Amino acid sequence: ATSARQGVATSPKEVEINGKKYATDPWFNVSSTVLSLTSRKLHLQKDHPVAITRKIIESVFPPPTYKYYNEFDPVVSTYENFDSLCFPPDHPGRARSDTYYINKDTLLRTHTSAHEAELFRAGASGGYLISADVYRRDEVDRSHYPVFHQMEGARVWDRNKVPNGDLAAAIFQDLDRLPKHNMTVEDPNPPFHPDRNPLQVEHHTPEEAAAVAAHLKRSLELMVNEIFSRAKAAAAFATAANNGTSPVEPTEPLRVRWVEAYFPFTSPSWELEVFYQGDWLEVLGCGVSKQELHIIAGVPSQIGWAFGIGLERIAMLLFQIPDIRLFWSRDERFLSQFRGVEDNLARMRPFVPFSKHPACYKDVSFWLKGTSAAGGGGSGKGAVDWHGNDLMEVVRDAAGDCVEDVRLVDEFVHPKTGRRSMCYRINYRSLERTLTNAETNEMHDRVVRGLVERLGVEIR
Ligand code: FA5
Ligand code: MG
Repeated sequence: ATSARQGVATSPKEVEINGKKYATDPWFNVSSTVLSLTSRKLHLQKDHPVAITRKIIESVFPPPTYKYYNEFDPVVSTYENFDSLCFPPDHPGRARSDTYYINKDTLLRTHTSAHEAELFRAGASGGYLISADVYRRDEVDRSHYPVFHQMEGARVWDRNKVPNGDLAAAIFQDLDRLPKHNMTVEDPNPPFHPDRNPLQVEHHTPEEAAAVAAHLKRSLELMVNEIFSRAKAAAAFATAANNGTSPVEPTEPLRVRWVEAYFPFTSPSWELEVFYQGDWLEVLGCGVSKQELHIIAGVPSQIGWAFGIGLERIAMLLFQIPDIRLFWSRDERFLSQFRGVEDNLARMRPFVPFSKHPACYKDVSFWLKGTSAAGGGGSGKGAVDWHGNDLMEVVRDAAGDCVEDVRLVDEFVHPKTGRRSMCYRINYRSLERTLTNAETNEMHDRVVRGLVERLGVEIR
């Protein structure tokens, strides 16, 4: 019953992921669709836009200072993904409605930060970049997919290994060696926030924290400048091609801004936003690493920064890719457009969408199993434990990438029975072909059956 409520069709005793077998338990909630994507590794596929994006970012963090790790397995322990990063026991990210568990102690990583502790423990000096597939149970729309790719970056300094023991001076010296840029940077934040983002007083002086923050911010500004300059240049090619003129390199400097953020494993923390095509876009999260991580890793004399960035989000901007499902396409009309770009970034051009195929909306309305707490069922015992993400999973399993988005359009509680009704609108549209009516009806029937069988709803 538990697995049915979690939106999993069959609960196997064990699953095999990238050649390794794992025993499941009642926490298991990974759909077969998601399991089948664990072997794709788009970030390592030559000339894939995710891989090209990774390469561009790597170019801003060169070896030997930075080492690259691109082959970490997506299966990690709950400890690595959450506890090792100081996530409190009741953090919402741990919920089975948000995270894919193989069993109580094993999951598909939700972020590349899951590998921070082990790299610190391995005595990483200098810095590193990790690129990997990450997994989150989420809604269905053009910018959300249950699997996406992140890149994690970190830089550490060892206070026992800097000249004269002057850590802040050593970090500022490294900052001076970084290139400059001409971006407009807004940074209205005070250096620390007493509650959310305090100075780690027991471990860092204000000068040390300021030095780490300055090095972090300049490094990431340089990265964003590299990416967005390339995006603008590619867009200029497209405009010129349309007008039959030769491309003019954009001269207007980029605008970015730092926004205070919160992560359990950094303090202070920020997000970096970029002004692009009329909007502020969040591109990454980052901060001064919590000293607990270095202490637990057995390297208490280290201090440093870390960031995490979503590769699809960046690739969508770089190549003007309109729908996140396209990244998983094996269609030559998609893949061929990026061929040869990884080894010659000057060949970067915006993606030219193939013809847009018609959409077909279908609604599904149903009563939830049980009643709302108000409507009898005895002291709220029959209360409905409904997670929209369970429905999203059923839809993905039934219709795969033929669903563009799913939205809740209506919801109410029956005043007498206390039963809760929901109506979702599913937009069927393939990126690759026109769906026939029969095909769409068949998929929708599968969705409806899945909702009844796996989530126990009653169709209205
Ligand atoms: C994290 O995952 C943190 N691990 C980032 C971090 C690392 C902070 C190191 C501090 C130090 P967040 O959930 O905000 O944070 O995701 C980071 C980035 O991943 C976002 O800025 C965004 O670029 C991308 N991202 C997040 N969710 C999605 C999604 N559903 N689809 C595509 N990209 C996403
Ligand atoms: Mg975020």
